[in-house]
Amino acid sequence: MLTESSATKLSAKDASTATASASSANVNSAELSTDDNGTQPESIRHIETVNDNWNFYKGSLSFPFAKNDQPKWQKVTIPHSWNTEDILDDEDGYYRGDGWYTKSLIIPDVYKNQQVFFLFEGANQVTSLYVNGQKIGQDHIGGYTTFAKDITAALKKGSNEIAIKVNNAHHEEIVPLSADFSFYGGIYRDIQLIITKPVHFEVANLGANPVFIRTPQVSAASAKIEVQSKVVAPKNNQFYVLQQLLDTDKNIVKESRTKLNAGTDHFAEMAINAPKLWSPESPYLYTLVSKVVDSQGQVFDRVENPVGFRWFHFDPKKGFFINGKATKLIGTNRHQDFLGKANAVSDELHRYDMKLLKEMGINFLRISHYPQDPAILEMANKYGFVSTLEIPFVNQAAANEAGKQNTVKMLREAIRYNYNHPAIVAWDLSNETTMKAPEKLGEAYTKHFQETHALLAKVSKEEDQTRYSYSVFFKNPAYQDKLGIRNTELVGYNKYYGWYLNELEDIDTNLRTLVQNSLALDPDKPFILSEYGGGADPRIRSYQPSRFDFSMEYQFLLHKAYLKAILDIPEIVGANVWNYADFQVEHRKDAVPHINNKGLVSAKREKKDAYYLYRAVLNKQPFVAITSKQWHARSGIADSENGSVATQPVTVVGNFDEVELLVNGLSLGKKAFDFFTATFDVPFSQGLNIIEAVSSKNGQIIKDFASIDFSLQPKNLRSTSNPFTEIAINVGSQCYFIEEDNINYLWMPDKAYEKGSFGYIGGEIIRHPRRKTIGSDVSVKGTELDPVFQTQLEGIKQYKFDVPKGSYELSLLMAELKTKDKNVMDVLVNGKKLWSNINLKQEFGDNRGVTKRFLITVNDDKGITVDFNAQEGKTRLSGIKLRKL
Ligand code: GCB
Ligand code: CA
Repeated sequence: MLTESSATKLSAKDASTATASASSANVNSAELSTDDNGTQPESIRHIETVNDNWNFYKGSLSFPFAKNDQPKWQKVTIPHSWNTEDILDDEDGYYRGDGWYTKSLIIPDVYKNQQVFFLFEGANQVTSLYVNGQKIGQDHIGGYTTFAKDITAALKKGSNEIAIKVNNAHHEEIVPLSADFSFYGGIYRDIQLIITKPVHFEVANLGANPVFIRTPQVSAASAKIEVQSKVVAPKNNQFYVLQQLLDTDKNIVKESRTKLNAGTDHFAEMAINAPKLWSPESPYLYTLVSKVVDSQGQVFDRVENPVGFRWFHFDPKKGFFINGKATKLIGTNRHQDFLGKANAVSDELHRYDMKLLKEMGINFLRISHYPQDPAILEMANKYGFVSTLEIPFVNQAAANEAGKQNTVKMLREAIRYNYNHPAIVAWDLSNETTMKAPEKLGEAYTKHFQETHALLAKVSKEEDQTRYSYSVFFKNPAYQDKLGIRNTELVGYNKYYGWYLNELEDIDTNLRTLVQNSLALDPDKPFILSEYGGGADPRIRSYQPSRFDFSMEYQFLLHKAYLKAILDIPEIVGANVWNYADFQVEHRKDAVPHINNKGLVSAKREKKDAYYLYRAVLNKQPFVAITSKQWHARSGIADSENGSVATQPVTVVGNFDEVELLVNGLSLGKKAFDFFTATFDVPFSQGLNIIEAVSSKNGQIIKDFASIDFSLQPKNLRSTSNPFTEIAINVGSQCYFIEEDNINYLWMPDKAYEKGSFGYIGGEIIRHPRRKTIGSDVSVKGTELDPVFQTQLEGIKQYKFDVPKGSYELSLLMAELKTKDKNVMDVLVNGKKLWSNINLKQEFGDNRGVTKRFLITVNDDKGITVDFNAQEGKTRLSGIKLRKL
């Protein structure tokens, strides 16, 4: 709720800088006067959320509801989405259709002849509002922009019946038609009830914002502020608009009061000397309080907006400048969902995300791929994140003229609603719109597509000339050039070198070539690396990281390579990691099905190793971190027969010069940081290993700890000093896999058989047909151990364990993933058939994980040999586990 402080006083200084027409006496008396109800006005405009106790029904209903229709209503709280579960289950698709929300609402009596509005911060994607059976205006189209509806005329005394239909079905005329995120349905952001007097700043206009603040001239010496406001006023009275600029301590720095001419926009201008500037380092915010007052100074309406004085420009060669200072822009992209909650997350979560980003040290945020919650913008202003804000024109253009107009309207709404955020420097009009290649969709589409791009670029300038227009591509610059869609002032490129294509080693060269190609076409268009990144599943770890293995270690190396290159190439004026957090994509089939795990934090916001790297590089506060400290339960094979340690690397990041590492109190020496990282070989012993990283500079000492429970596997499985108990192997993979439901149970990377130990004989690692990376991109049914099943040895001959006599439990994990031929095999243990005629596809189905457990005994010194014999096609194995009983 916005509150009006009655204690606000104009100091002598304030009064002297106030515009001539403003009278300080009037202001104060208005604020201390009583309102229509005779009570002290706390807030002039009444705003409250209407989130609680809604009845919800997933499905279609006719309206008015039929008397004998008895749908099963469920009680829900907004933010709400009906797709929290079905985007994560094994079944393809998720519910996309109607959802209904109803509630009875008594509107508080605040003013005489009050005007009442519903403001929807966001509902996906078509919203129809009914009050007491009456439809309010037209449906709102678009799932990410804010809109308000005037419900005054439909209200009655006492209880009012509110019904809202939201529909998230695929709609050819509404973007996004397709994208790499989920189109969760529901009222997933707050609903606000806004009550004003008959005279008020507009509420239910396009973009739901009545005040537009511009700062046409800013320097260290002075700044001008220009305010355009839209007021609804009855004709008979004379009103004034009072604009007051407040500093952070809420002192009035400047004010202006001018007459309101009903029916036209109201303009005000003010100038101040020595403005405190807004910048990433020091995001100083003023507040503009806009009031409608009468000649006596009585306040009728009041709204607040942030004001940041800054001047900025992008130079294609030299980069971004804010307030004259060259500033390399580095940050992330962000989606708005959370694991298991779809997009229905609280303001607290939005702010928490921004806090983690602030800690990480970013100064740049790409609000992708759609406008986001007001809480995000509030914090972008407060934290000094230079931001770009995008509309959901992704992958492909909406069909036909109506679709084009819908897209344009989204842009207007997005710009108007977010107009006053000093954080925003550019409007991002599109993302990868050639994903559905226009040349394949025909000439008519191509023309429509080009026109859509051109129109958006034009409209962005109609709406706002104070910011850059921006669009984001993914194919080579020449391709967009040929299509004629490089028509914005800034261009962004999404490039996944070292992930979808090419190797880590070539990132720097590839980026330089890309930037050159873009600048060769348009030397005046600054280049932003709008996306780059790679996936990491916090359950996957590797000491031999490779592209597309989803290990935390590979993601770390990838970001290290990018960061170096980005910092080194001046023409990359800004860069945004894809993505701040893992996000849910129903159709994605990565290591965690339905999750795009390119986040620096997980979908539950656990920090990944790469997060700490950014923290060390970007945030200048002293910092040291053991990057893998979240990996508490580890395992490894002893360095030598009867040896008591296994040596494994541990990486530390920090922004001092050097770091010392200690294990259980014993120093491993000091190492100098090389590009903020240092890697130590750590001898882990059975049990608890306390790792301590100590870094110091100029007498300041900083530390980080990791507590690691280590299970030492014997090098010789017949070892008596460290007898074999149990081992699980992620066959066909170089990665460890941490099983979560089994609380930190660890699967070890696979290896070829060595005498005395374990390992495979024969077979080939399955690889992605196009990328040639390890494993298959299949969402494996019936299991959560996808990464174990996704990696396999095909054509495997044997698996051997040189274990001593005894009884054992042997588990075999298998799956046929996208196989074409018929495959039938037998499994034998020590020559005896254990499982015959296995046709996985026929018996269990395609892409399904199968785990079978067998009890076996070993009566001699030959250990265990598992034979895989193909009867038809090929043998295969995904995982193997052996436990001594
Ligand atoms: C992109 C898209 C983004 C995807 C990302 C990815 O280029 O803009 O929406 O999620 O790639 O992870 O593939
Ligand atoms: Ca495997």
